[in-house]
Amino acid sequence: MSETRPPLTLLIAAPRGFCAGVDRAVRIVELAIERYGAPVYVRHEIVHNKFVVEGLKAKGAVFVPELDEVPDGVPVVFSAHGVPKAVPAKAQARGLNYLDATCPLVSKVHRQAERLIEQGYHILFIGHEGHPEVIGTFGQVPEGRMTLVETREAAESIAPQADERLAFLTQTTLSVDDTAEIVGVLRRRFPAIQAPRGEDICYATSNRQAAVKAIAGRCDAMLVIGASNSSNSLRLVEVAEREGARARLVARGRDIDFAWLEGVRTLGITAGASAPEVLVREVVDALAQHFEVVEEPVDGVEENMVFKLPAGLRAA
Ligand code: 2E6
Ligand code: F3S
Repeated sequence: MSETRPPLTLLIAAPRGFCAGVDRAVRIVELAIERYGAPVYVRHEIVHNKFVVEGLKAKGAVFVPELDEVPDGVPVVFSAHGVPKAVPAKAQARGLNYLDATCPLVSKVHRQAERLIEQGYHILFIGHEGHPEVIGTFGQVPEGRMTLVETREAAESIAPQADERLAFLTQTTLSVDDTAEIVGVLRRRFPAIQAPRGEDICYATSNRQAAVKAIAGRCDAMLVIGASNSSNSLRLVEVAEREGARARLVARGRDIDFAWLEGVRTLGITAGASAPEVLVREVVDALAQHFEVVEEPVDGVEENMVFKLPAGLRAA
């Protein structure tokens, strides 16, 4: 079979895969199991990746969609995407031992939202409806004080009350380019609008999008390793497509559609912030079964962000 394998050049984006917030969240679950013993309950997928979730289940984690399904007396971890204020409040009222794995960059947006409300602003929140991070951030403020803006069209048509002071915040995993357009519309329509202190789109999201842009022009196609409910991974597919490469999301090696790769000579590969490097190697190995693969080195910015663990787990 080796003589008949067609050549395939691989450009593997850098940086890619796990970010500091995901690394921390997974570690919190592992350390909680070490510290308290199994089972440790986790509300929602700790990060949006089945492989990661299954790995933690095998170590003793139990994943549930809501706090109501956590029995009394067992520890519970809140996912990296953040939770509405009502969730820790309910856990506290029940006397549950809870650990918050919310990414510190999501928590930063939560605190900004709270502060803006205290200062009397109405917040326009740029994000995707139904995403757990959006639900969590809306749950930081009283009902009616924040309005979701999903698209440029929505930004054009939104009609706030005339006397309202406006501010905007964003989800951490949005398309950098789409968000800049939406913000452009908001600034044009509402020149006095208060912007976030820093960029709400996180470093990992913007670095991974830039890394895709850097290679997409040289690729016939691009595989993005990630889950279909992973916002940051879906954005990477969009970025690649906009740069002119056909792009697909794959959960892991066995999901590659080889018919779709017919005629491809240069393939880009990247991984969303919740996809571990082992899945990148799995995809490369699966490709090597069908192609004579040559990996070309790709340079990218170095990431050295590390987030502290919650105080209770640090000694562990
Ligand atoms: C928390 C916040 C942001 O769907 P999304 O991209 O938000 O989530 P994951 O779990 O795929 O990525 C990590 C993450 C966690 N991003
Ligand atoms: Fe946090 Fe960004 Fe990762 S918000 S969990 S660093 S994708």
